[in-house]
Amino acid sequence: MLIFIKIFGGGLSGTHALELANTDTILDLKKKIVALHPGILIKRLLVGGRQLSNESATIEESQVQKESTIQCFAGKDDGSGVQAPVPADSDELPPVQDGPPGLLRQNTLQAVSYGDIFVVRLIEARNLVPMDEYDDFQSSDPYAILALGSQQARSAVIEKSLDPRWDELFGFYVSPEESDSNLSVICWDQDFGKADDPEGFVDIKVSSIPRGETVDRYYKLQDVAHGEVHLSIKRAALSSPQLRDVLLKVRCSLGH
Ligand SMILES: [Ca+2]
Repeated sequence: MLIFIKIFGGGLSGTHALELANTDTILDLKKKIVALHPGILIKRLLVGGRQLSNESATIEESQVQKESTIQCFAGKDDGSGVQAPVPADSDELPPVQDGPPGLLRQNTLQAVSYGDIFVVRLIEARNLVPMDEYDDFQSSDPYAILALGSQQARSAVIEKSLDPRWDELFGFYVSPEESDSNLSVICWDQDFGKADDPEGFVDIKVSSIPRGETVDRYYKLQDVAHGEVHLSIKRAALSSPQLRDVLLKVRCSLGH
């Protein structure tokens, strides 16, 4: 399952996405964090205000939910001549900058990136334009299509509502080359026997969502008289080429 690690202290900061198995232990988790940041000293791990102190407990026993954020409070080792291990996939890493060892460690987070994962919660829309006439009222049957590059996903249809609540979750992978692309959310009114009517759209630059942060807000729908869509978009840097490969496979299987 996917979880997020938010690192504080030790000259390190940022959020990583990590893939864990339910049977992984807290010690396994710590090893994965150390693999991301050689030389990191993990002081404590917290999830939802609880400390994860039992290293032999599994992720499941520790009640870590998928897509939850684990806070990692870190220090650094003293750097006294200890050489950080070279990752096996070092041929994929960008060149390491020259500088004192302390600086090298601080730059690791920015230097090693395999793209980003965007977790988009389509929460609701409000004040949509009515597209259908019923006997005594007007309404719509809204649904949304989310698109990012070649990745597309579609929400459920909420019948006869101008303030639909979906509360659906979608995941997108964005490679470093796609960092200028847009996430498009296009709302439609479902119809039978004729073409669906557009309810407006919004294009969101992926670069407008800072790494390691969640942006939760209403976006005004374009090309329509009125209406807004409420999204919560979480962006995390991928620090593992294996996780990137898993996401690329998922993306291919979803490709249109
Ligand atoms: Ca309709």
